[in-house]
Amino acid sequence: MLITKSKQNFYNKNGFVLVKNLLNKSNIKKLQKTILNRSKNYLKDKKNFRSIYDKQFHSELIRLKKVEPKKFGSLYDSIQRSLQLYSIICEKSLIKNICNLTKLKKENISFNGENIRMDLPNDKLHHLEWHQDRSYYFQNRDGNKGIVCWIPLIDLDKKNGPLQVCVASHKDGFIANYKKFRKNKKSSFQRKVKKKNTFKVFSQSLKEGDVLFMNKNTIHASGKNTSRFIRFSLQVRVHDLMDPDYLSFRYKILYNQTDIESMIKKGINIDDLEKVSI
Ligand SMILES: O=C(O)CCC(=O)C(=O)O
Ligand SMILES: [Fe+2]
Repeated sequence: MLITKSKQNFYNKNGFVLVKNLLNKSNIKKLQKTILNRSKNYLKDKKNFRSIYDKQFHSELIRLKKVEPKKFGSLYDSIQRSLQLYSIICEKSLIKNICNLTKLKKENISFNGENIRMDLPNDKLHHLEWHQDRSYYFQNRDGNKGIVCWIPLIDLDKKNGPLQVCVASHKDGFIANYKKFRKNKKSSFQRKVKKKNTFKVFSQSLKEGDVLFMNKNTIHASGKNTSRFIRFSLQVRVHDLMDPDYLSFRYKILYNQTDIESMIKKGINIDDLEKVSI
């Protein structure tokens, strides 16, 4: 499905665009299933939840986070590399829209920052303050190159705290003097920018299959999840691989420490394990 000219114009003018019903719903359902299946490994009561919308599924995960936060962290890490996540990112309709909006050819695209967020009700620690994704991603110096995709993995209404986007804030370009801070010693650094009072804020209910596209210079922040449900969402950042100043990178694998400790407890020999692999 090609993006319409009016959506392209809207994106250029406002630094974001919401494309409704773009992704294959059954593909989203499969990722929901991955999350449900993996979660069962962490929940004492091995129930068959009806779906990701099962209230009890949410309340049990919220309880896990509260009572055994390290186990919740292990669950969080474990779903990040699921194949199903990548099959959503590689959907033809998504790539076509990305190509249209960025003017990049599929073969010239790079991506990273693929991540499933699980935002708990009223969580302040992981709430991201106003920022530009350009300040976290250095693959392209120019934040107008590439794009950010924000994908709800369940239907979200205002109470679930969908993303807040400052309309047309990309026009001011990259704000290099952001404030680097962290909420506590264990959390990762945030890169906060000042939000002008004149910016209108877009924050709308989203449904499974919708995709919110954003310029890397667009200022945005987490919404406040005041519901009793976990807000599941997926993000991915797309870069221009043909940029002469593209900053190449490679990953180091950091194995989950809780998983390691749990295997040691079980008596599994993990002497062969390299704690950090290159
Ligand atoms: O989903 C959110 O709450 C914020 C995500 C975000 O802006 C990011 O990961 O850069
Ligand atoms: Fe962001």
